Amino acid sequence: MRLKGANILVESLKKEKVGIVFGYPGGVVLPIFDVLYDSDLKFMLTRHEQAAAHAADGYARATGNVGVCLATSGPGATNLVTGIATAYMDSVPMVALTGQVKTNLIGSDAFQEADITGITRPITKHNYLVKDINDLAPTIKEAFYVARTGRPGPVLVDLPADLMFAEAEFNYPEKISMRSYDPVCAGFQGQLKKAAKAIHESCKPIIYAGGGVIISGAENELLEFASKASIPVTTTLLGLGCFPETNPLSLKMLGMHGSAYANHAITESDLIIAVGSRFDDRVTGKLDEFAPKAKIIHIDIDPSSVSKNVHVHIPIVGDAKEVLMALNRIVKAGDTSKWMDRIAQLKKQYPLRYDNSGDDIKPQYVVEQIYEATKGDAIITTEVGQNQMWAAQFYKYSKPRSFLSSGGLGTMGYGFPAAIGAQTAYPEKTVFDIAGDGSIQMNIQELATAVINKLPVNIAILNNCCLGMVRQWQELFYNKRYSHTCFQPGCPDFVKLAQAYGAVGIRVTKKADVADAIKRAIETKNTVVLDFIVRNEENVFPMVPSGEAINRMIGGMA
Ligand SMILES: Cc1ncc(C[n+]2csc(CCOP(=O)(O)OP(=O)(O)O)c2C)c(N)n1
Repeated sequence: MRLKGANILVESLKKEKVGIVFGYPGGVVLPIFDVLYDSDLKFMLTRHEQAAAHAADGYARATGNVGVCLATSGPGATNLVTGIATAYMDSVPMVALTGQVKTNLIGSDAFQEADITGITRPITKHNYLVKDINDLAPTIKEAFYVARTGRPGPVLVDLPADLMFAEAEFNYPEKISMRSYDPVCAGFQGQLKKAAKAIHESCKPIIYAGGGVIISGAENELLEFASKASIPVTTTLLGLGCFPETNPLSLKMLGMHGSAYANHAITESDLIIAVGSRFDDRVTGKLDEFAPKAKIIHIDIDPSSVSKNVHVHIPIVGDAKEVLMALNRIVKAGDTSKWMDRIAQLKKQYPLRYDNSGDDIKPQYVVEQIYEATKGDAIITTEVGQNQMWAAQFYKYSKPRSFLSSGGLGTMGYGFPAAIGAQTAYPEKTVFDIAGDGSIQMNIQELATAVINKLPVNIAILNNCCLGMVRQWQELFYNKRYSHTCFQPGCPDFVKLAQAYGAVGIRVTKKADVADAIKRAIETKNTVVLDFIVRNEENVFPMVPSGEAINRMIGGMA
């Protein structure tokens, strides 16, 4: 069947079973939009391309499928950049489609021309500029394959305008073969045996689980492994949900704002079993004092991340699920009762807590109340800053894909569009974006997208009228010199703003009203903005100062 480029693109997306494309139109992509006009492929128009990329990302993280976004050339494409970089840092499968000027104009500084493949080379897993119409369908096939296999990531396909009019025979390839790209899934037997031996010899083992567990769908295997060998589990921010935080073996999150007991436990451990986690600096703190007594087993699908930041004693390159399945077959039931006693002691000595004595609303309390109201069954997205850390600390995650947050890049403005993506995938689920008043203003225009598409997303703004996390650093390390971090005056009336977009706005100023407001928001089948006026000098504790060893924390009421 001979088809025009724009039709080939849309048919290819259907072959990939794409559920929805998030995007924004423009001149060079008009032929695609014209095809979409009659197509049953779902398209969601956002108000900013950055939000389209984050929505695709949220959709991908919530479902495990590839998220797709589409933008025009030049400024449309460059507006995707933050969203692409966010997905890249967090290994999110995404295909970003961009329009490009006609092939004969490329390189001529034509109107709305940007070298988007050049710009995104360091922040994509791979990218393509399609120059021949016959390459279009195979390129889309390859793009999806690369995005979703191995360590997932964003792939960009740049589509010159003339190709969208050109015709070719449409044969969607069944299979692809790519030289020099063949992700390894099963770990080497020899390494697995070494790992099992190290586990049997260890007295103080700890599992340090990351987003890779969720990506590979290995949560059951992880639970089996930890339970069988009686090993406590701490997770990264992106790993939240990969191991039930209600399980006695859970140590919750570690790192800069992790639980103090997790940070002490990993420092005392003699064996770290890292699964799908990459020893990010927010986790390790001062590298040469990180877990000084521990041997390290590192299970990761990406060979280039093994021994990148720390020296690994037993590397196992492979898919987390397959490797854990193999380990479960050879690891013997362990007795770590002494070690668990020590951990129980640490948990008692350093619980995660905050002072909730006053009448004012504590942000941590809001997060706890969201947990109570949703019983851990919601999809939580976050912005970046204190809101993100409180959302990580005070909600108990027990299911994978229930916590979506920009961990690697730390992108303010991520949470709300990501919530739109997640809610689109699961219209019946309760979705909360836990936000700061600064971050929400970075993509607040998406209230229009949420309202028009009847998405009952709840935004819980922990409104401290400042850029809280930065203010916290200024308080602790810059002698309270609050340079450009306070939004007073200048904080908008979020309730009126919500109403202006047709959403529901609820302001909450009293602790006694928090639970009711959350309940009302959940019951409302419209987009709801909850403006919680919280104590503005509240800090996130514990905190490992930047560059310090992770067992040397400040705050935390130990
Ligand atoms: C796009 C972007 N710009 C700047 C920063 C740096 N930054 C990190 S946290 C933060 C403050 C966030 O303030 P707010 O959204 O109000 O959240 P809070 O910390 O008060 O919960 C800033 C400015 C960032 N992470 N992302």
